[in-house]
Amino acid sequence: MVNVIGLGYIGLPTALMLASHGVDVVGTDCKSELVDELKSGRTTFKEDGLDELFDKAQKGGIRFDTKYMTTDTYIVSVPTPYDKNTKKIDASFVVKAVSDVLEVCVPGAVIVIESTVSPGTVDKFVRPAAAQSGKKINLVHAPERIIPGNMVYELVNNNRTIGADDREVGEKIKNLYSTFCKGEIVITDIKTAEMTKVVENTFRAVNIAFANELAKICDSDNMDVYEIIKICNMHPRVNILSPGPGVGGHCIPVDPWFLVGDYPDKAKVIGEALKVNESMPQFVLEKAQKIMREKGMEDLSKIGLYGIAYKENVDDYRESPTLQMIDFCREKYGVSLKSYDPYVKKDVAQNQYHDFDKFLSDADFVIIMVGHDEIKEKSAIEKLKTKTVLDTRRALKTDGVYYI
Ligand code: SAJ
Repeated sequence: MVNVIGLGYIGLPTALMLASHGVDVVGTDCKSELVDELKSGRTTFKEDGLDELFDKAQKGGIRFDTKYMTTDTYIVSVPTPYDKNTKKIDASFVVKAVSDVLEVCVPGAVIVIESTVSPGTVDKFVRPAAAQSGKKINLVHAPERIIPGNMVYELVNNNRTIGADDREVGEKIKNLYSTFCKGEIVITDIKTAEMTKVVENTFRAVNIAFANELAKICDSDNMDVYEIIKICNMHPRVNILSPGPGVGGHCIPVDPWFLVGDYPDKAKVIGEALKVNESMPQFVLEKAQKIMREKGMEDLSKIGLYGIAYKENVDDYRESPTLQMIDFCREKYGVSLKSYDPYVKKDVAQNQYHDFDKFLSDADFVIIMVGHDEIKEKSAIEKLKTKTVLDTRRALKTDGVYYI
């Protein structure tokens, strides 16, 4: 039996995938409301194909519990936040999960850590906790790679990395993931696996920062950054990403800081790139203020932010640029900007709307922060015609819209 610890954005799809491929799975989470919701047959977040996968997993006999099980295989996918001041990883959730597992697991059990950790975390924090218990266990690091919005497809089709101390243990876990994963599975050592994951997300963060910096340069000198990127990308070795209002999600704004925190004298390009991404919400607000001044509009409370999620067509709002902008505006001007998101049903911001029409009737200046499909529909475009619109995602291709 496999006990999956932490049933969030990664743990839940992984547990469901294993259970729907013939593996005996118990999913454990410390939040009893979450476990109750799953027990009652409902998924806890929206993701393409997740409900169908849930049905299959239930047929496969998946169980959910708040207790840790006694077994020989665990997959740990708990959060790994970072300390905002030191930029270093906070490994306490991982260490706590592994320590709790050690209390119940059989000797020789394999504990797979899927959570993203900075290079050396297993050696520095997890091994000492394991050694303290006196129980012999095998640690593995198998970092997740799936992207919200396409998780179910990517779980099956992405290549994977498995870091293990011992080849045999690596092979055993490779066989477990092979029950559903059609991608190539590489076995390496734990520190290499830790580093690859952080490097992958850093690569993306730095490339997004490059696009964002270009947007700033072009904006300062009246050039169309999208036209420039489109032409540059016709070169066979150039592939520039899209600028936007900043980066959100649990990974891209967070993981690269682990490298800056651990290697401050060396991670220079990375540190500067992250600062560019973090400056984008402020840049967008300043651009909006400039347009407002030109139009004789002054009242910041007339701004409405469309989209609270960190990217299009997901309900995940962790580290979202919209929330970053709301905080910035409140701190600097004492104004709580209006916001609306069709996917975010929970109240996460002060002046949040749950009705698109009501939101529009109260906002004269709309900033499109997220390019959800909803805003690209004809009816939405029609409704925006009477508003001043700053589109940070080039979601709309209509006349009169301002872009970054
Ligand atoms: N973004 C841009 N411009 C772009 C692409 C993205 O501004 O051209 C923004 C998005 O709007 C969002 C942020 O960047 O705010 C991050 O979005 P994303 O789609 O790049 O990535 P995530 O955070 O959803 O998922 C990433 C993925 N990592 C890589 O692509 C290297 C995913 O594969 C990882 O599993 C995930 O991080 C993770 O959990 O580590």
